[in-house]
Amino acid sequence: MPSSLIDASSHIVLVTHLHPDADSLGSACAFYSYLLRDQKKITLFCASEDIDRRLAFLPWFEKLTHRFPEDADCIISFDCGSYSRLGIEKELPLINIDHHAYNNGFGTHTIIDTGAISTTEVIYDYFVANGVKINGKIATALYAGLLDDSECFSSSGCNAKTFAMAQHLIECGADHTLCTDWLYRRRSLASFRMRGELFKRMKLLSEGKIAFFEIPRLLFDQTGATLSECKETVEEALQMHSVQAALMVVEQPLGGLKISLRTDGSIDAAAIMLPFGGGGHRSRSGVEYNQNDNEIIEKIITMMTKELM
Ligand SMILES: [Mn+2]
Repeated sequence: MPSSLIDASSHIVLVTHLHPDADSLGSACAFYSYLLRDQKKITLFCASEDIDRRLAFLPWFEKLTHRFPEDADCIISFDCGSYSRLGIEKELPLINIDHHAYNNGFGTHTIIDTGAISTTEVIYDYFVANGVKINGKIATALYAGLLDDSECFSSSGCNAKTFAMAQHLIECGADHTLCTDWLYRRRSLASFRMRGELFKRMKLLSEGKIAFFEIPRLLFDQTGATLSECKETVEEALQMHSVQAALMVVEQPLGGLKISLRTDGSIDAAAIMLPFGGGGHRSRSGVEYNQNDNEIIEKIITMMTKELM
């Protein structure tokens, strides 16, 4: 049982995935609060150093470190579908807590619920089942993941349980205004400049079902926008009535491509990326290549077109 591993460990490292989102980091922060009660040594760790500043409102954010502690004897990973998403290589017992449909079951213990809308829902269920008292800090961290992974309660995966969990977390002290303000009302001027450029360049393919964005490096220099700011615009393209999928291809700083796919759920984004070495969810997936390979982009578009017929 994961709980006996937790009990037996003396220094637990909570690991988010590379470039963490509100779900991965919110999950880790909620668990940090929970484990503090056991008076154990706990480290909140992320391998990537460029953390989205919009996550700085999460409780314990200031505790986040990028140095893996040497005396650690247990790892818990949050929202990671595969070991490579952790960005580390350690021979330690590992509890894998996740909700990705394509989680490959790495680690010595798993708590995976592919039906959960967020990893914070998996943790919420674990806390409720184990009678853990949810304080305000835990509630806000869990709510942030729920809010973001449900796309502000707008995704097709939202159900009665989503709203029941939201209600309970608010009752426990989750700060809804804090979460929405930090996650959705702090867009930079650069992101709006990038947005303008991207919509100018967007191509509609496959009878308008696919919105296609090719982003040259130059645009990042011109606008000052970040990659995650580009993704917001790509997601926005799904609001067009005809668009069912949005594909973004970004030229990488050292060469190579980063490909991201967003869908409205009518086709499976993760299944499309799987043959190309990528992964993710039904509504979002991605893959990275070290080389510029336009054939791959063509193949992905052909596959999407076929699926959308
Ligand atoms: Mn997630």
